[in-house]
Amino acid sequence: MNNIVLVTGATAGIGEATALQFAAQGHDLIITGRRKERLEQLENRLREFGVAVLSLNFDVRDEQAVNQHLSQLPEAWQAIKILVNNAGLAVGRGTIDQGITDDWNRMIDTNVKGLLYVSKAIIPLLKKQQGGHIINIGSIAGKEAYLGGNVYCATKHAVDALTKAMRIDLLPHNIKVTGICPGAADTEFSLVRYKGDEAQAEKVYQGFTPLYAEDIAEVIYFAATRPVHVNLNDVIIMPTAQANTVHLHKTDA
Ligand code: NDP
Ligand code: 8X3
Repeated sequence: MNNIVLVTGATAGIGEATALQFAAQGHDLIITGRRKERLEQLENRLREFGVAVLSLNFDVRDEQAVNQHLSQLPEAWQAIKILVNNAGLAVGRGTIDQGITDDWNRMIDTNVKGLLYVSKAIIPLLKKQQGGHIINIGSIAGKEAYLGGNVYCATKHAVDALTKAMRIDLLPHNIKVTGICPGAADTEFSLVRYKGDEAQAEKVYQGFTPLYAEDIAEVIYFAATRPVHVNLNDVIIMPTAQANTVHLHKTDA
């Protein structure tokens, strides 16, 4: 059966690959992000699979905008079955004493509060259908802290806690909740973290084969397509060359 799948942060990386993965299997997509042009480009690519697409251009940090867009969904788009809470970012990698409060706010507001605003708007639609699936994109940073990761790690630990809490709260409503926690994946993540410094971003993925967005999208799709009575609670997915946030086997090191 074809479902309606909502993917936040679909203009790049894991979100974009996830939208493409679901569209390739015939599912209809609601895609969101701040970059309108990217949304339009992706919408065209998704339509090539013959699926219906709705693009919503808003910032997940803006509670009013989230509610405006998600509470006014056209009737035909309200039967969302799967929500992929993917929009997120790291900004900076300094030690806590050198922290920049604006960077902290961006991460907390996006990764934690944004995920909450979107979930709050969509859960009533899932409840109405007596079932659904929320897939939260956490991180290995939500399992361990690492040098200079401080606030980003804290936000992803919060996502981990919210995944567990949602699973408990939504149990009576037949809503599955899954946490997908990747290690190093070569997306725009590091470019954003290092504020546009391409050389520094590229260095992150040198000397080993990282995950690619498609690797994670495949796992998200697998989690979303288990039988009704099966839920994957928590998936940690790493490059083979990575053991944890600290131990990366780099051949150029
Ligand atoms: P990208 O930078 O490639 O993509 C991030 C996406 O999030 C973009 O589509 C961006 O869209 C969206 N986004 C960011 N901020 C906002 C906002 N305020 N409002 C709406 N959308 C927003 O990174 P990834 O694909 O790697 O990241 C996706 C998720 O995966 C994040 O939650 C990240 O923390 C997590 N992750 C990434 C890992 C990695 O190594 N790459 C590993 C583990 C987890 P736009 O800018 O258009 O708004
Ligand atoms: C992204 C992976 O290890 O850079 O969440 O924090 S890591």
